[in-house]
Order: sequence, then C-alpha cells, then structure tokens
Amino acid sequence: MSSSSAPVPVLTYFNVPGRGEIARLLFTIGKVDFEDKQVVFEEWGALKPTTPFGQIPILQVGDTVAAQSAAIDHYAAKLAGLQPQDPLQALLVDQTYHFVTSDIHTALISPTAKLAGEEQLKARQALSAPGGPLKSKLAQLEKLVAGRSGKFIVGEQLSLADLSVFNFLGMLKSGFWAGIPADVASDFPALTVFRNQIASLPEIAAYYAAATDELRVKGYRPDEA
Ligand SMILES: N[C@@H](CCC(=O)N[C@@H](CS)C(=O)NCC(=O)O)C(=O)O
Repeated sequence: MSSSSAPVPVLTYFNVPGRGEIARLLFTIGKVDFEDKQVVFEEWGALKPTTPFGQIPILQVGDTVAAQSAAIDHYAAKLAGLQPQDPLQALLVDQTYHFVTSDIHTALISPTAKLAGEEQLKARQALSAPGGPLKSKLAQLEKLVAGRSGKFIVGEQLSLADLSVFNFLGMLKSGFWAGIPADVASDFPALTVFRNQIASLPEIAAYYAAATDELRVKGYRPDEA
C-alpha cells in the first residue's frame, strides 16, 4: 500500500508477539511494506537509551521515530485500511482496542511483570482465579464479542479491534505470561470461536503457518478440529 517514494516503516520490538504483534499483523494483512526488526534481550541494553521513552515498540518512518504501541498501531491501521474512516465506527474499534490493551494488559497484567519468581506466580494465579479480576474482564470481553451484530467486532470488516482481541487471546493461549494458565479464556465460548475465526482467515493462517517459535505455534494457530 505504501507508494514507492514513501519511506518503509521500520518496526522494532522484541522477538516475541507482545506489544509489537498487532502492528506486524496490520502491516502484513494490509500489504504495507515494512521492516520487522526483532531484537533479542541481549541487544536491548544498548538500544534502550536511543529510544524516546526507554521502551519498545518503536516505529521509524524516514527521520521520524515514535514510541507507544497504541500510537504505532493506530498509524499502522490507517496505512493498512484496518481503521474505519467513519468516526462512529472508529470509536467502537477504539473502545475494544483500549479495553484489551489498556484495561486488561497494561492495568492488570503489566504490574506483575515487575515481580519475580514465586511472588509473580502468586500474583498471576490470583488474577486468573475464578472470580478474579482477569476472569471478570474476560467475561466483559465475552459479552462484547458474543453481542456483536456483524461478522467482526465492528461490522463486516476486519479491523484493529479484531486484531487486538486476537493478539491478546493468542498471548494468553501461548502461555506468554508465566503463572496465567494458558486455558484461562477457554471457558468463554464466544472468545474461543472468535479466536478460531480470526486465526483461520487466510492471511493470518498463512502468517502463523510460517512461524516456528513456540509462542506463535501454541497460541496463534486455529485449534485442531
Ligand atoms: N506504553 C508503552 C509500554 C511499552 C513497554 O512496556 N515496553 C516494554 C516491552 S512490552 C519494554 O520496552 N520493556 C523493556 C524496558 O522497559 O526496559 C507502549 O504501549 O508502547
């Protein structure tokens, strides 16, 4: 989709799905040329001070370098044609995106990343327990997905909303967060059907069929029939 004269965006993130995966999917599905720079943890120390906020993902477009996954994902979604032009439709896409990435990932799960060992496991088990905060957010997400009127979360077109939910469910199912059981969302039937629906879209299925790392193989492919 990028015109031949436009600089090719360079996405830099760790070599895991995490907060870089939605942009990777958006660029890939939207057929936007991009460079997927995946760094290993050993390279991070040297890179960190060169980034705007000491964090990744970052996106470089020509001379411009920007951080913040939400900003990057929205930019990528616009280039990919996966953010609706209609403001009301975009509002609904964004409510889903921010619910998953901010209210669940950042507010509930990220604080446990700072804990170590047994303390981290305990915190994550408490989050995921029946009646715990993660289950309660998943129940809200289940309601939103089950109650949709169209094929996708917002209407009949795939959007940033679907990819953000898909990535979050993929991270859970892959066991990305040690201590959160990989099957924590499996008692939510609409989420399971939805994850399989998105995983089975031809471009997405092809992307993960080519993946060889454990997280993507475990979490992002359709369930075996
Ligand atoms: N609000 C930021 C958070 C970014 C963030 O937490 N990045 C983590 C990886 S997911 C990171 O760079 N960790 C390494 C560090 O902080 O040194 C965003 O959404 O991009």
